[in-house]
Order: sequence, then structure tokens, then C-alpha cells
Amino acid sequence: MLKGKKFLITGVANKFSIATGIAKAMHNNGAELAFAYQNERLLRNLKPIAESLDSNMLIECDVSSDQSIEQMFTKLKESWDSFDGFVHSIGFAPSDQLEGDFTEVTTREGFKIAHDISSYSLTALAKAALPYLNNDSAILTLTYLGSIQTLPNYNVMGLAKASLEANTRFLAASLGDKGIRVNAISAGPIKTLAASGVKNFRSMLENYAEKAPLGRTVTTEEVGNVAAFLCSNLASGITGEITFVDAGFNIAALPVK
Ligand code: NAD
Ligand code: 0WE
Repeated sequence: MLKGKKFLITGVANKFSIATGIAKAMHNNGAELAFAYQNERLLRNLKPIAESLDSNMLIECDVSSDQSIEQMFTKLKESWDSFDGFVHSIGFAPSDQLEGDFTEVTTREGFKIAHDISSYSLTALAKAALPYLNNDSAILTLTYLGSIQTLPNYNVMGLAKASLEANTRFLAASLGDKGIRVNAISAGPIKTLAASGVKNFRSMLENYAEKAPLGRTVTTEEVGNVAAFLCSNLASGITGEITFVDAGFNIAALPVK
């Protein structure tokens, strides 16, 4: 499905990351991969994962810095003259924003950081990648139902995901004439590093499994397979779309039984 295509993968923190499931699925489908890591500390986890996926292209990039983003694509250019897209699997809000009542805990600074790292970074990466992207390229990001429905503690991340989804549509409209598609996957909850500090995450997973038509949660492999499809030419007619990979949770008002 992705034979002969080159993709940059961001957001691999460890083997549990959604980006790891995506990288595996893309590799299984024949893609050649490069990886971006946030900082030195995460490089140790990334190395064996990249190696197992036949990649030794590991480049540091902190998306809070335009200079760091620019440097990454300059480095990437040393190995790849052009490439076929990237996966944006990055989200962050300061931890004090993600526990407690929305009105009480949300601050101007927390709002700013959440939107900068979780939404603007998609625009920033698209802008910087543009000179190197082939025709028929694909950009993919990861979002969550908290963008359109409320739940405890997700708070300002819900606002940032709403922005990210609008970002997906505006980028799709902007880059369509260059043959670049931009899509998002709205994944059900998965126990990753980003979810590990979240209060009552386990009981949330149980609630999800109860309401979801498939009676369970989803895996990073399942998200990865849809990601590989959306980045392939099989999805050449899809852009600006939010695809749910959540075992059907979002369509159910109550459990069937
Ligand atoms: P994760 O912790 O494995 O990945 C998050 C990644 O974001 C990490 O690799 C981290 O290094 C990166 N990151 C954070 N700040 C960064 C910065 N300034 N510069 C560069 N990278 C930075 O967790 P995950 O659950 O795999 O999250 C990946 C994406 O999936 C996020 O956008 C998240 O919101 C989304 N998502 C997660 C779930 C879930 O339940 N786990 C559900 C739906 C969507
Ligand atoms: O988007 C996410 C993760 C978002 C996230 C998580 C953290 C924890 C550590 C963003 N920033 C941080 N910052 C930290 O310091 N998800 C969809 C997973 C998630 O996170 C939640 C959830 C779900 C689901 C937080 C509260 C409630 C539900």
C-alpha cells in the first residue's frame, strides 16, 4: 500500500505510543520511515523501535521552536530530497490544566501552551515541510472526542483538539491544489505515556468498553492500520476528514444492552 513512499513520524515516546503503532503499520505496508524525537531523553526508547523498522533516520525536534522545526527538515534533506508526508502525533498541556474543574484550573498560559503544542505545531510542520513534499503527499494527525463532547479533566485539551480539527480542514483546503491531503484520526482512549498520569484512566477504559458497539477499546495497531490507509493512494479522495477509530463509541448514546 505504501511501497516506495517516505514518511516522517513524530510522537514516538515509547513502544506504547500511538505513533509506534502507526510506524509499524506503515512499515508493514512498505513505507520507508524517518523519526522525530522531542529530546535526548526519548532517543533511548526510540532507537530500538526505529531499528526494528529498518530506519536509522532519527532527528531531534521540539515543536515549540520554529528553529528546531527548520533544523529538522534541513537534516532530513541530507537523506531525502523529497518525501511523501508526515504523521503528527503530538499533544501537550501542562499537567495542572488536566485535573479539576475546567473553569477553575484553566489559565491563559495553560491555554496558550496547549494550543501551541497540540494545534499550531501541525500548521508549523506543514509550512516547513511544504518545499520537500511530493505531489500525492499525505499529512495525518491524532485527535480525540474531547474536541466535540465534554468529559472530566480533559479540559483545555478539548479546546486544543477542536482547534486541531479545524486546522486539519483549513490545511486540507490550503494544500489541496498541491496534491497534499490532510486528515485526522479520532482515536478511542489508549493507555499510553500521555494517558498514564490521568486520574481514573482505568475506569474510563472500562466505561468505554461498555458503551462501545464493539464492546472493547481499540489498540495502537488498529489506529496504525487506518493511518496507513489514510496516507496511501487508496485514500486519494479523502482530505480534511476526521475518521473515528474508537470501536464505535462516538455513535452510541447508551450501551445497546
Ligand atoms: P505519547 O505520550 O506516547 O505521545 C505523545 C508525544 O508527544 C510524545 O512522543 C512526546 O514526545 C510528544 N510531544 C509532546 N510535546 C512535544 C514537543 N514540544 N515537541 C515534540 N514532541 C512533543 O501519547 P499518545 O497517546 O500516543 O499521544 C499521541 C497523540 O494521540 C496525541 O496527539 C494525543 O492527544 C492523541 N490521542 C491519544 C489518545 C489516547 O487515549 N492515548 C486518544 C486520542 C488521541
Ligand atoms: O490527548 C490525550 C492526552 C493529552 C495529554 C496528556 C498529558 C498528561 C501528562 C496532554 N498533555 C499532558 N500533559 C502531561 O503533563 N488523550 C486523548 C488521552 C487522555 O488524556 C486525558 C484523558 C484522555 C482520554 C486527560 C484527562 C481525561 C481524559
